[in-house]
Amino acid sequence: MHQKLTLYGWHLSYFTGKVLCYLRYKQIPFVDQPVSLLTLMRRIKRKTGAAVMPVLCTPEGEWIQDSSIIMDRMEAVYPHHPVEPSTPVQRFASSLMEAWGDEWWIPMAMHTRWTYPENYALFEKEAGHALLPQFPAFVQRRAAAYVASTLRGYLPSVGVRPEQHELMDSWMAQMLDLLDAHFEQQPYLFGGRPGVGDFGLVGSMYGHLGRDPWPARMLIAPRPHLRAWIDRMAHPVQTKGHDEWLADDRIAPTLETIFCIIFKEFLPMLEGINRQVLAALPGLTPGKALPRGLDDVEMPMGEGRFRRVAMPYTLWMAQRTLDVYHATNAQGQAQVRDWLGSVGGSDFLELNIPRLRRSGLRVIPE
Ligand SMILES: N[C@@H](CCC(=O)N[C@@H](CS)C(=O)NCC(=O)O)C(=O)O
Repeated sequence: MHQKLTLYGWHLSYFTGKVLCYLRYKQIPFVDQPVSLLTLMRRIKRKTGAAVMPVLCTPEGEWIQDSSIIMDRMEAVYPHHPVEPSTPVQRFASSLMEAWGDEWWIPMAMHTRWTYPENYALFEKEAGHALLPQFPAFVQRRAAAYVASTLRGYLPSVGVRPEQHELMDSWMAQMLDLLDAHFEQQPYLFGGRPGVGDFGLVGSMYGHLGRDPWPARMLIAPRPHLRAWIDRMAHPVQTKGHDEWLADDRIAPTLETIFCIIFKEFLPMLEGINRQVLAALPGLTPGKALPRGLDDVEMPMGEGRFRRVAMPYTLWMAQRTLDVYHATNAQGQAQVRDWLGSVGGSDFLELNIPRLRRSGLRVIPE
């Protein structure tokens, strides 16, 4: 690829932050293009079927949508400094972390952004300017307000409901402490270099938790090692010599509790979504996408239980992790099973997800 790639997205956006950090780490030249209203609603919608960001446009005129696909495609073209660990347990765990970072953290990020009005000035300025770059400020503010109200409209479905705020706050306090303790010991999740899991996790941390003023001050600043990891992810350097994955396919002990929590909470969410998808299948016209959201799904979160709308797309991310397992040789699979057993995750392999194909933000059973 000789001419440059163009990344259409906003630094405010969860999945744009993920891809930005990735492209920077890989030192892949790209144009960082704030997406305008016209591009979002016309060009992107026409090319991908959804008004969504980020989208990566290649010099050949291909519009690649979905952060995971963007990374897959770039890995194939730019194989240096691969972000997929080379050993089975780390590779599997890193893929799972990507799914968890992408999907589980959405309500947390939307809660910290939209529950605290002090964050709005930054959103209004950046979104307004991006949406209608040539327009006067008062029109930009209106456009930003329109998008903000659309996004606020999603809050109840992702589970940001007043009666659940406290639960999310205490969950985050504990989880951010665990992450801070991990990054005190390790530069990245799996050692000295970032993997797909780091890029999944940074989605919520780059634009939302780490840059919106309220969470940056109240949640991230008090945790300096987590702050430093976010900054390393945002301004990556490819170092020579000290940038190895942890030796012998080890997972740092500081991640053990986190993985146990993932299997106690995220796995029941996946199981719950899958039950709804399986129940919906008989009524679905073959080749048709499942609805973006189904009914509420309930799962443990910290000391309580959390409810949100079940998104079939989340299963497509889990399917990617299962595919990582199935692409591993028998000896590697046995190592993954041993590790899963040690963190309460054996049932993950029992997820019986019908084969799904992605189309924009939706999935189609095959
Ligand atoms: N899974 C997709 C998600 C993309 C996504 O949800 N993007 C958000 C912004 S961070 C968006 O454009 N949402 C619009 C919508 O949900 O309608 C990815 O990894 O790229």
